Amino acid sequence: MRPPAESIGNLAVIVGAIALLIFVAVEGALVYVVWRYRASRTTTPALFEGHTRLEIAWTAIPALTLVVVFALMLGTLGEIGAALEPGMRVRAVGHQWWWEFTYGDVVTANEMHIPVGTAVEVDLLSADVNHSFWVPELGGKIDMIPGQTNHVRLLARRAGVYEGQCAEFCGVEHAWMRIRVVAEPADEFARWLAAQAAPAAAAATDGERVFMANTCVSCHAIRGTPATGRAGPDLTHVGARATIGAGVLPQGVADLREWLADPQRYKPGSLMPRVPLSGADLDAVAAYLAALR
Ligand code: HEC
Ligand SMILES: [Cu+2]
Repeated sequence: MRPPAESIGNLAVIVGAIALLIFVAVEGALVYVVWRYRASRTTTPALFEGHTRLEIAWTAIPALTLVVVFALMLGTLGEIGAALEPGMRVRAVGHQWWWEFTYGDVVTANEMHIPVGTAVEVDLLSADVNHSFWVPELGGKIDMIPGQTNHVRLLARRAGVYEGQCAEFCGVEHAWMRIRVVAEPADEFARWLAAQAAPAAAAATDGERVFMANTCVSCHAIRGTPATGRAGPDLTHVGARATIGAGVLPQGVADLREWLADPQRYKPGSLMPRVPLSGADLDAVAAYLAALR
């Protein structure tokens, strides 16, 4: 199984080489003619009107070149579409400006995990405007369009973290709509999925109380608690993600507190409003969320 991104990369190299060849030939001819006839004093160039063979040649050569490129592209499309038998399915929904990932009943956000060596079929949807799902090292770039389900297949050959990005301008915070794909060995992936599937550990702390008493609950879900909002990312295991706000801040109590104190400072225009909380409440909620691992 060849990763789709590799096939696309190879095609880009071949098409690039063809383009380079044409560039060198045309520019070479131009430079040669300028140099060769540099001493010529003629002001009217020779005319080739009605020169049938010449006209056929300069129509046929570009047309044939495009046919070749088209055929190569069809081959690549077939390769990335059919050759990969998906072993797993994930649903990805683009939101302004974050990602929702669903594995069966498990909902998470912004950070997607996949097993190494397994082709993953991702069903792509949008909750609002057009987005585009693109993790260059793992697969093609496919639009997420409201009311339509598109698909992309990802394959990671090596374990590691692969960065992606929304590739369709979708509003003010488009640039802070990062995707983090963690590719890991199958057993680690299974452990991650099992951990994500578990409801949040019962906390009964001040932080949980503050969360439940504020508007947070109307936008965020924390499985195992009364919070079931869907307007923002699922926070059941938010502390296990490496970043906050689709990449805008690193994970951790201090950064969570920063984010909660004023999301608009880090993502101006973000759909999470600033919820006025006292300093003590901010400390408590940040500690509570960081512990949701
Ligand atoms: C009006 C809906 C709304 C309210 C109210 C709200 N949030 Fe959010 N929240 C969001 C949205 C939307 C995002 C995604 C922002 C982004 O990344 O652009 C978000 C992001 C977050 C994140 C980052 C999650 C991640 O994985 O990156 C945390 C943590 C968070 N909210 C906690 C809270 C807490 C705690 C409260 C209450 C004090 C709260 N939110 C109130 C909508 C809301
Ligand atoms: Cu987007």
